[in-house]
Amino acid sequence: TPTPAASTTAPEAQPTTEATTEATKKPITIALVYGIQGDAFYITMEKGAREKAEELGVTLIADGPSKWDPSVQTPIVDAMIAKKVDGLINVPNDPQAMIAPLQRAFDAGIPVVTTDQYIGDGNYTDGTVTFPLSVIASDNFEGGKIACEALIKSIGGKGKIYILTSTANVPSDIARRDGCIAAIDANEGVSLAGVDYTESSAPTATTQTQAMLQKEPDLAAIFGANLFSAQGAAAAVKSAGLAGVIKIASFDAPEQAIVDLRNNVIDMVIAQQPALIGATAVQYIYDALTGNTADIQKKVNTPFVIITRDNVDTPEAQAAIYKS
Ligand code: T6T
Repeated sequence: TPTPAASTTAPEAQPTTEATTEATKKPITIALVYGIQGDAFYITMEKGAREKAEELGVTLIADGPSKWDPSVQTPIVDAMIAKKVDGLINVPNDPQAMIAPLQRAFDAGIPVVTTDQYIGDGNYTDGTVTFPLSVIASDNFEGGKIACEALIKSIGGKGKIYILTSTANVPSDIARRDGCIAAIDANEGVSLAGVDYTESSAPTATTQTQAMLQKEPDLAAIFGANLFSAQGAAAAVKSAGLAGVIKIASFDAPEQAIVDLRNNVIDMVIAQQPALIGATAVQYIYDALTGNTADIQKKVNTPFVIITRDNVDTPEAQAAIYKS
């Protein structure tokens, strides 16, 4: 940013100085490198980021890997550094492997915010990695706990619960798993039927759920801890003719989850607020670039909207459904 005209500047010199300042002011470009292509959660995050960028008069460029893999995501981050973007928002595909690429961005003078996921141990104040400005994400442990407490209530406090989550190196989904297990542990009448890792593939989740239905014919409930895990579980329960018999909680709120909710296949949808996450990240980068750091918090937890058949038609629930 060019230095503003000094207060001693002669009045007649001002118009020229201001004109020069305007002409040389470099437009701000912020990059969003999201988690994976084709996921309504990230599509909605990008939309929120784009709307905020327009409001602030900055440019947003977005890209992300075709599969959840740090070796695919790293060159995308490096390409943003090579483009000399002014700020970088990243959903790191791995908490360890993405430290080095994000450090390269930081070392190039690019402020970094992580959304949905974190790097290191996620404590940017005094943890293992402190250079990112902030991590903006849901409180995933709490979300998993809320989901499974509701499931336990819906099965009358008795029965077996099965958890499907994405991968073991995705901190958000592991926290949801652990929040659910904490709810199960706190309730004597329920037990954990098992945990499977779906690699965020709905067909994989369907196959795994079918196997679980064979193994545990009296299964009471399923927690799908991310969009594709829940979608695959719902498809398996539907095709087994068990809709309404086995209770399902879906973490994430794509249109399909709402259709399944209305059709009694899914009983509860835990909507994150990806648009708010994206918008907050853009605001933080902008604040950092314009010297307004006072409002930047190292960690932001965005709230959930819990959608059930009782409130699905309220404006709040409708606004929380992801875009695709
Ligand atoms: O649940 C979201 C996201 O929060 C998670 O980290 C990965 O999966 C999703 O993108 C949904 O597919």
